[in-house]
Amino acid sequence: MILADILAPSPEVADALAAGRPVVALESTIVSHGLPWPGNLETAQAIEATVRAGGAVPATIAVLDGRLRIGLEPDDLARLARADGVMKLSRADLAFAVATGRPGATTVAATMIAARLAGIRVFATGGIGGVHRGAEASFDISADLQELARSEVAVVSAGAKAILDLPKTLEVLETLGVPVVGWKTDDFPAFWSRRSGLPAPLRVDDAPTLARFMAARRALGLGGGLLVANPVPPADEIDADEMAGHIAGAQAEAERAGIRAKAVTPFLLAHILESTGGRSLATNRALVLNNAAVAAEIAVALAAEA
Ligand code: PSU
Repeated sequence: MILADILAPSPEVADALAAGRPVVALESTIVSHGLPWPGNLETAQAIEATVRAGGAVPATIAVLDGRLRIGLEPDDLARLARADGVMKLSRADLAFAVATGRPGATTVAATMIAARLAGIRVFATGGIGGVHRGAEASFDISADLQELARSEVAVVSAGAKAILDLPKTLEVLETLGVPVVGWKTDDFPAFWSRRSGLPAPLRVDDAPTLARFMAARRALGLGGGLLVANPVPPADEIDADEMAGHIAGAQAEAERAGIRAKAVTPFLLAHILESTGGRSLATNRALVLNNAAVAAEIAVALAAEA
């Protein structure tokens, strides 16, 4: 088996990459495991439309029928949104889904791997995974962090999900040598809220500067990706103090139910959706679209620089 047997870019994505036009990678776990049916399909389509409106080609990534697909057809997106038997893939099991033909949605980690293989340099998600609260006992740390240290892709995210231990998440990113860039902000965003109260280690205010930063990292041979932390728009945010209550409630419920490993994040998101009466979902949608718009801007700047 060789890479060409596995990697399957859509004709539109292949053309754009060959011509050096801007492309933005998008993940599929948010569709199949992060957002509930049937609104998730509409959101997935809106994310792609936002990338297009920003002048870039969207490349949503998933494993279907044994191939690593870069850019999906409408039917594929619907299949992932229904999420029937769809695996949640990270570095450890990406190849398993390819080898067995099982359908799989890619997390931030697996999407970064796929984007790098395809030659896509920027990727939009909602919020990366990180160090879970209580990790000192559970050892639950998302593979997304390790991947940011390995794969050369810029990930645009509304910080990290506030269900996590954000100070520890930032510590691990620092240890791994991953640049964390506040997008037009000095404060690391907390997913549903604009501010976590923790400083963003670096700040960038425009896409050409970010493209130059990436070029300098490449010239220095530093390897690895970077995290662009983009706060949710003010009109869509939920106050951090209010979120703290919802998060604590969800956490207690997860503990009672004995939820572990890959199931933790989807469980907490679903629980918070209920306790906020659906508001967390509207905010999640808004922040992903906002990240897609910034990722498109960065993709355009990278294409201009090349
Ligand atoms: N952003 C969202 N919702 C999500 C995710 C991101 O708005 O569900 C997904 C991403 O795929 C990310 C994953 O990689 O959550 C983190 O899962 P875990 O904590 O199990 O590593």
